[in-house]
Amino acid sequence: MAGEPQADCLFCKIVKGEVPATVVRETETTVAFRDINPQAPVHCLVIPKVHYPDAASLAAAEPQIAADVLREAGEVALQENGDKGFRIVFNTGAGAGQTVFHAHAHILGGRGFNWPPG
Ligand code: IU
Repeated sequence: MAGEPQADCLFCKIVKGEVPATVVRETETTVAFRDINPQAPVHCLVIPKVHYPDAASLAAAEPQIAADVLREAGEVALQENGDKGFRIVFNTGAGAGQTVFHAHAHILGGRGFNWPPG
């Protein structure tokens, strides 16, 4: 069923506590943890506890939870990076560099960023 945990999904296992992660915030609907391969001094991921393969499918099916992810992205940035600027990235689809197919927001901060992105 849509949103149900997937046995082979790493981020579902993080939600269940079966795979370790350095959790920085948790709400009823989301978990935020440090990325294991940080691309900036601050690099956290915010994921919904429900399983959808990417941010677009999450937003289409569960707009309130997508909003929760976005709100938590701001809270994580404030907690980890103060009031300095930050970047939120939703890689969506393999062609855009997505490698884990459970919706997630990257929160990046602590350095400058280029535009357009690489
Ligand atoms: P992507 O947008 O799907 O490419 O991002 C997946 C991220 O998940 C990537 O930055 C990984 O370093 C990160 N990650 C993690 O934090 N913990 C893990 O156990 C695994 C991947 I696998």
